[in-house]
Amino acid sequence: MLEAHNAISAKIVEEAGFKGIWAGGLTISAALGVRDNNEMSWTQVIDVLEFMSDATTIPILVDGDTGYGNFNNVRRLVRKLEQRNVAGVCIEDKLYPKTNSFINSENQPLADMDEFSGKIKAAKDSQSDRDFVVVARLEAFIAGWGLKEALRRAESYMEAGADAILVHSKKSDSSDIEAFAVEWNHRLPIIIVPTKYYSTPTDKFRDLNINLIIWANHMFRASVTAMKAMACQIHREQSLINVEDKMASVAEIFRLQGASELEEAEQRYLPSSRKKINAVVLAAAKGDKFGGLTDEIPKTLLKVGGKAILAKQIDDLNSIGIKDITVVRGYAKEKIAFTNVKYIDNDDYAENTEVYSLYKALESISVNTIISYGDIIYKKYLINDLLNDSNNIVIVADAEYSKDKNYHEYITTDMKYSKKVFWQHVKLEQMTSDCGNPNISGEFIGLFSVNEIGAGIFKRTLEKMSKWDCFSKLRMKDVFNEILKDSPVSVKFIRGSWLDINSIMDLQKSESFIYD
Ligand code: SPV
Ligand code: MG
Repeated sequence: MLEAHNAISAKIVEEAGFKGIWAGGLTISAALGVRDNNEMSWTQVIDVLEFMSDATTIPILVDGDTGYGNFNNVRRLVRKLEQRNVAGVCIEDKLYPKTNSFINSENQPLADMDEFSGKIKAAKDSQSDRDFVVVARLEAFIAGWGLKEALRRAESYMEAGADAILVHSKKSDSSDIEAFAVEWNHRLPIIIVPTKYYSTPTDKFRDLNINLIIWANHMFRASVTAMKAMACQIHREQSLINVEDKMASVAEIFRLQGASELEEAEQRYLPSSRKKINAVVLAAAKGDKFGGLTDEIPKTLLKVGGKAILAKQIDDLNSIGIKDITVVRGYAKEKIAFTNVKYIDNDDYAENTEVYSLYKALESISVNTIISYGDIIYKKYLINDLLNDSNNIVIVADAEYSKDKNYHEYITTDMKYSKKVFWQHVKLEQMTSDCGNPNISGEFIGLFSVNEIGAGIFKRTLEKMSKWDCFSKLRMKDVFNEILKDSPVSVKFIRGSWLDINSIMDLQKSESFIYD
């Protein structure tokens, strides 16, 4: 077993391949900046253990010092450890408050043997999981008693029900351990902590049939060395240039924290408005029915209610958490300069259409993309509705369409709008600019969404159509009609809740739209 003192060090121990983790009293207290003298309360130890246990799957053996009190405290400790899925506890036969075994060890009084045996019995009687392990730790060698006392006590602790004996030694060779192991003769498993006799080859312990070795403080000591070197170097150099490659990357920290699991869970559990979503706004057109208003700016920058149409779209998208926004610019592109937006330029805007703009933004169509014309204003809830719709491609259509002289994209559907249809899936049958079509059931407002599958369909269709001679003249209706040959397109009907800005009249109407 290797020592760990917090959740991340425990996880690293597990990933290295160890079969178990020693939650060390020395290192947990040191990590919290206090001494190994029961300065931490036992519930503070439990708090650390809870994080360690949550972060790992291998057994944790906790250093329970002297049990934080008498048999009664030990009973409660065992219950609390089991509740945190800690696999076992080691208690040492000294007095509370304890001192680390390597500080002034000769003067450390041992616990009364019978009293300590009662603690072991109380611990065993308190466990409800039969696999919970209680280790009795002998401090006889540490406190200057000899082999005889160690054996006498080990016998008593075994009778009290201990699952294993930890025999500790402060010598720089393994003679205490050897002597004990030979005399003990495997009556219970033996655990050792070779901090001081670290130079003894591990094979020697194998030969002695030692069951478990605890390397009790090495993760903590290694991190102290690394942190000191790092602190000195950054302080000295006042720069990060020479240290970046000497430490774990931030990405590695995220991995250790399990960041990817959270991302997957977010896909599963969060409402779709929190999924990875982006938006594409097609804003290349000049607009030519605005008198002189669009002589210098594109129509997407015309102000509605004191705010540019595009600014309102960006603000609305941002406000529902969509930060990844791509704007396709064309006419007077230099005037479109919002920050936190990606730009794609359609410099031939005068020779092509919104379809071409979208084609230029093909890379931006991905998992859950909202696509919007740049000259419409709509109520924000429509975006949420689109995001909560699980269909692959969903267009928004107004059932209260107008038939004026402007170009409109009307739709025919398998069902007409009615209040009942609201709850049903309506499928697009055709998109047309022919206002004389008797089957028209609504008007496409220039807002639609694709999910991952829909994005694939959309991209493949646009790629295919881009090879057609007439591609630069095609309109969005042509794209949807092409998609419909193979794949369904869903329709979300609305009544009002949007405006397209095609003329000064529209601009005037929009003022009341914004404020109602
Ligand atoms: C610990 O790691 O806290 C131990 C072992 O109890 S020792 O520090 O050697 O006492
Ligand atoms: Mg300890």
